[in-house]
Amino acid sequence: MREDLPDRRTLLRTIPAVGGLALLGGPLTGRAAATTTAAPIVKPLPPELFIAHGTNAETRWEALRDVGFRVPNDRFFVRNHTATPLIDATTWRLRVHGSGVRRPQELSYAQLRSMPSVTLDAAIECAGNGRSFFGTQQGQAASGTPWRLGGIGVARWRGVPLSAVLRRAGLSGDAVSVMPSGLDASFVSGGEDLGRVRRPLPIAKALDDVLLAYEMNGEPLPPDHGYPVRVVVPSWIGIASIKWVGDIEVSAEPLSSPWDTRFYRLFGPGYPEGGSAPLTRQVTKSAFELAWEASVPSGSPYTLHGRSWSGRGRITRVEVSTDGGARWRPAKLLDGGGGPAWTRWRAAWPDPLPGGHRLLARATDETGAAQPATTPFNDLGYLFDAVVVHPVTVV
Ligand SMILES: Nc1nc2c(c(=O)[nH]1)N[C@H]1C(S)=C(S)[C@@H](COP(=O)(O)O)O[C@H]1N2
Ligand SMILES: [Mo]
Repeated sequence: MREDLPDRRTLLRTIPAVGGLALLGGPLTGRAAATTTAAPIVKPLPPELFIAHGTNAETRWEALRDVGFRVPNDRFFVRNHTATPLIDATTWRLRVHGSGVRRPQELSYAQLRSMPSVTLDAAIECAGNGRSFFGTQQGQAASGTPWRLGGIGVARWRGVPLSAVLRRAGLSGDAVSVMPSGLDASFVSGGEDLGRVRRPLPIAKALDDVLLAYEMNGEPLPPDHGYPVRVVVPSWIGIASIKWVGDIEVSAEPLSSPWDTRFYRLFGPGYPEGGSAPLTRQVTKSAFELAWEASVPSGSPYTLHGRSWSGRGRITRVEVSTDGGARWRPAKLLDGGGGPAWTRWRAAWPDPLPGGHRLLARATDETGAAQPATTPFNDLGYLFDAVVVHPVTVV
């Protein structure tokens, strides 16, 4: 019986008592003790919804065909550097400290939830979304998780504006840098311990539209998506949206971490020695709500569905080609452009003839930037924005 099951929060409190789970580190001031499970991702990953990539899971685009504007929590992609920690919200604290605040805070979950909240529909998208196409479409593979286009999801986030928490901490006029850190295990790369997953935000972005979110699509954040609280940084690459946040350093000096010096910059031919500036906004992309190598029925007109998005603003136009790019037809936009989320669209395919076809979708955002035919290579395969050639077979 449903009522007999403990609710999620009770479960999280109970889990640390279960044998076989390792405690990560000892008690830490201002931090909740976190435990981790053997699997890097807690939620089920049925193969019809996800493509598994080690500690990460990519949403299948055909699994978005019959869902609405937002991606249900059970099919939202997961990107974990290590493993999902299980955190007890009753002992969790958010420490806000550093040279940029006059009143350091240690907020409980109840205190955060009692502050005025806002909701926002926003995408979270990995900077490496689309990376595999550097190899399969442009002949030069980049290193990293070979995402197709399923490293993105849109949810309705509820939480407290980061600006409100910073003001409560007595933000000083000379604060320049705000660095949230996660409570997941330290990230070890090539034998080197790089510490907790963390990345600084410039003060202007931190005070603009960033949320400390505790709800995703009307439910408490699921463990894999940052329970009890995560950062949501609209329009920026996913790494900015730190999950399981436990600590926010606010500094009058610029802060840095490996996630804005070694990773999440453009490196390689054509880029400076230390890489480009740290990446911020996402680029423009489009995807069909179809399986890769999907079968499409012949004999009658077919309606193609898809979504387009951009970190630079609303989508103003989408065009679709069913013949590899020779002819383009306008798609009908269904969500008024999408803002920091995405816009859904549909386009008619009047005459699908039996055989193999290459479908293309090309979006233009409000800055006037249209998706290019190719994306210049970078070693770590970030920000792929070229038009993706989607193979289907009409049967
Ligand atoms: N603490 C922590 N925060 C994190 C990560 C992580 O591994 N640890 N991964 C980041 C990356 S690279 C991305 S793309 C998003 C993914 O969010 P999701 O797993 O909820 O989809 O979380 C970001 N926040
Ligand atoms: Mo990411």
